[in-house]
Amino acid sequence: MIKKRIEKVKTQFKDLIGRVNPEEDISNGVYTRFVNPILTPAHVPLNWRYDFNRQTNPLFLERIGVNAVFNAGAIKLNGKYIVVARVEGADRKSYFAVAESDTGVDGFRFRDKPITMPQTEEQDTNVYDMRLTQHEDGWIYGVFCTERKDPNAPEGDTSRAVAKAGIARTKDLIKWERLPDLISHSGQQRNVVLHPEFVNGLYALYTRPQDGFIDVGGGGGIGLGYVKDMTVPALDEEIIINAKQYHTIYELKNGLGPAPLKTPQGWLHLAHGVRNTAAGLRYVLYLFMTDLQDISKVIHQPGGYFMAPEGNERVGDVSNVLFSNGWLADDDGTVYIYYASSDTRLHVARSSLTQLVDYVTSTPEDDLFSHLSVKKINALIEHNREHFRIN
Ligand code: M1P
Repeated sequence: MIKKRIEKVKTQFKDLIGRVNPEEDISNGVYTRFVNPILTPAHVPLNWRYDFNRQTNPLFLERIGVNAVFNAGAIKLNGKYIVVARVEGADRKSYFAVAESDTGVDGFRFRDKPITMPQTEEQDTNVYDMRLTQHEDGWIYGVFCTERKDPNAPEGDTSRAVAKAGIARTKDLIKWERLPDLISHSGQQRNVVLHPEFVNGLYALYTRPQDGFIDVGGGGGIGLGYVKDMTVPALDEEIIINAKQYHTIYELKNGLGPAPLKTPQGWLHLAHGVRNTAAGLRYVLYLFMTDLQDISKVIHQPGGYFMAPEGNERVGDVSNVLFSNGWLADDDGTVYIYYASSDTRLHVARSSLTQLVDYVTSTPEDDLFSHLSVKKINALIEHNREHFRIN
């Protein structure tokens, strides 16, 4: 009986990770979604969850549960499509684990063990949302959120936390060197991302200053600051380059996703925007482009979202959320966007640099008023007069 169950669990696991992931039929032309999530708790190796020793686990019960696999950094290394996923245990603790695939859209398998992240003097209570940057200095940096209990929380408040940017670097995604946490003078930090190139000999970091742990508060927006040395990562100042704005998809807060992709037209950025609704926060993804020479200057920003939760993506631990901290561009210009839905599972969408640049440079901006949205639609209808017929 137990033996049969063990075999069944193994077969189900093998079928799942060997499953081909067909693309979805319908696309808006900007990107294509795929039918299945690429990583879920069920993809986590069985030997991370079960004790296979019949003496110590005679009933073959799962010993260490996994709650979610989501928000992953991404990189292409030695021909493999690699994600560093946020794996959240049943105990609410997140950790990082590397999974790789030959296709970028299916067959993702976790490596033998999760990442053992070295600790600073102040141990991390929780770590998540790693952004990977292959920097021109030769290192691969992982910048992530490290969360610790707020030492100033009033007695009895067991939920108040402080978020900072943790930094680690590696050459192979196996051995990690932990660097000090980012020092900034603008409150808490999440969604910190390292720019892949030096700017005037300095490391450039995109930030997201916030007053509280959830609320960005009075400030807000995607910031930019510089440090001389990543082993002494202190920002003198941060300037906001992409602010939150009234009655937009990023009216409550926003944050950068992965490191930007370089194109001849400018740096392509993927970010998330958050607004409040009667049903809670809604997270969607949007794109913008910054100038190649002056990376603080936004030169294009389409109005509205690029991707929003659809169908099953809408439901999960934190429903109505799309979040992405990983994408990569292949040599042929194909772009794989690794995005998570509702803080629960990880998906992929496929696009290309050509499509994304066209989307970013030719989609109308948000004019911020309904009557101006109507004006834009009427202009498109007029423009189409000679070209559009449905028989
Ligand atoms: O729950 C949605 C997201 O909330 C946070 O993102 P932000 O700081 O931009 O609000 C993060 O905890 C992220 O991991 C999570 O997906």
